[in-house]
Formats: sequence, C-alpha cells, structure tokens
Amino acid sequence: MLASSDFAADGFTAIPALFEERDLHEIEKQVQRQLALPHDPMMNRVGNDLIPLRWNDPIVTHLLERTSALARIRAAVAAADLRWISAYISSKAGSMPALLWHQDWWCWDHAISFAPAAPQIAVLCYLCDTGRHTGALRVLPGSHRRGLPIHAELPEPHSAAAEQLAPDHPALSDQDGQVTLNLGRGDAAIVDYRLLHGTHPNRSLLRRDAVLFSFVPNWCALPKSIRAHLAMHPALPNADEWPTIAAWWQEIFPRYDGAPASLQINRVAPLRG
Ligand SMILES: O=C(O)CCC(=O)C(=O)O
Repeated sequence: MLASSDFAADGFTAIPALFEERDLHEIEKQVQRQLALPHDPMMNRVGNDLIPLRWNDPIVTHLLERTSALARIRAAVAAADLRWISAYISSKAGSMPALLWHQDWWCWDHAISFAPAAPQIAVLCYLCDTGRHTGALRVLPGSHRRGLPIHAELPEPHSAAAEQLAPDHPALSDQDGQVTLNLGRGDAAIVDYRLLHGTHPNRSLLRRDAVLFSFVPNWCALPKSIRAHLAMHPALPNADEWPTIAAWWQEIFPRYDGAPASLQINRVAPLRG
C-alpha cells in the first residue's frame, strides 16, 4: 500500500509505478552488472551499500530521458526548475540490520536549511516489493522542518560513530510517529533531503535493491553559493561532456555560470523546537 501525504508539510510522498516493467527489467540488469563490479567499500554503510552513478550511466538515463516520469516528479513536489544532481544504487543484502535514522542534507550552516521549501530531494525507486520485514523505507513526517527528540540522539551521518551503533540504539529502532512506506516494485518515494528517514531491517534472505536519484526542485531559486557548490558534483557532465549532450536533454542538468566554489559541509541538523 502506498503512503499518501502532503509533500510540503510531511516532507515525503510516493509515486506509484514510476517505472514500467520494461524499464525495470533493464535497470535491474544494469544494477546486477554494477553490483558484480568492484566498488568503493568506503561508500558502504551498516544496513546499505551505495554505488554512485554518473549522468550517462544507463540506469540514470532510463529516468532522465523519460519526460513523463520527470513530469510526475515535478508535479509531486511542485518543482519550478527541476535539475538532476546525482544518483546511487542503494542495495540492502538479505539478513541485514536497519539503516539508521538520518537525513541527507549537507549544509545546515546555511540559512536555506530553515526555509519551508525543500532545497534538494531524493527520489528512491524500489526494484522489488518492500515491507517492514524486507527493508522498507521508514520516515518521520515533519522532521524536515522541526526538531524531534530523536535528533539529539543521532550520530553524524557518514561518521565512524554511525557505523558502530549498538543494535538497540534509538537510531536503529522504530520511533513513535514513523510511517513505513510499503512500496511495490517500480514505485518511488520522494523525500526532502532534510527529512529523517532510514530503513527497516531486511529479515528476508533476498537482496533488496533501490536506485536513489537526487534532484534540486528549484535550481534558479537556490542561493548562488549552493549552486556554485552543487554544480561541481562529480556525477554531473564535465566541460568536455557538455557538447555531447542533445540540447533538449541539457535542461535537466544544472548550469552555473559563476566560479565553482565549495561550501563548508555540515551534516548535523541543529536542535530545533
Ligand atoms: O535504500 C533505502 O531504502 C534508503 C537509502 C537512504 O536512505 C540513503 O541512501 O540515504
């Protein structure tokens, strides 16, 4: 069953059947291929392995060339200027513990972190049916805009502490108010990058794969400093690759005309009321 929600207020929503079976089959083949190749163990976390994908990876182009799928994403989050930033395979092996509660936003020192609109979103497409025993996504509605008691207990995302949690740590446990997204094969969840989310353990013996695509919903409204940072993302086309991209397709990739510049990364949400 799909969770329905008000994206702006809750920080998440779901899109049923974002991909058709034909696409899913092709994406699955590519995911198997990628998982069989050696990949950077630094990207693995307890509860999930991540494999980064660039703009021209066939898995990514399956979504970015589907104007109808992009239109559904735009409509779901009221995106005025949707641009793709990055993508990852998120694979959860069988008999794997929960992925900890975390949020993906990386720039909490910037005032935009506290604006109502989502600065960045993750679109998570599941390649098999998921439920609370098979590694489904769980979210804490509203946690993109307000502090919850659990915020104070969470380790910094991607830190060593996040990898060494006791199995009964709150970051790995069910929380009051959580919503489990029991998504079917081909369905997608969209989460505001600031929303607390994680996964249930995968108690089955089967691997649970998903593909995560990150987008900015309103590129031209982002502050310059955020655009200058995001435009350097290694998943995006580089200067040599730009001329090879058809004009109609360039629209989905961000362009920043100023000088690229890194921002200070801060992945820890401040304690808020
Ligand atoms: O694989 C999933 O279901 C969630 C992945 C996730 O939350 C993340 O990579 O930030």
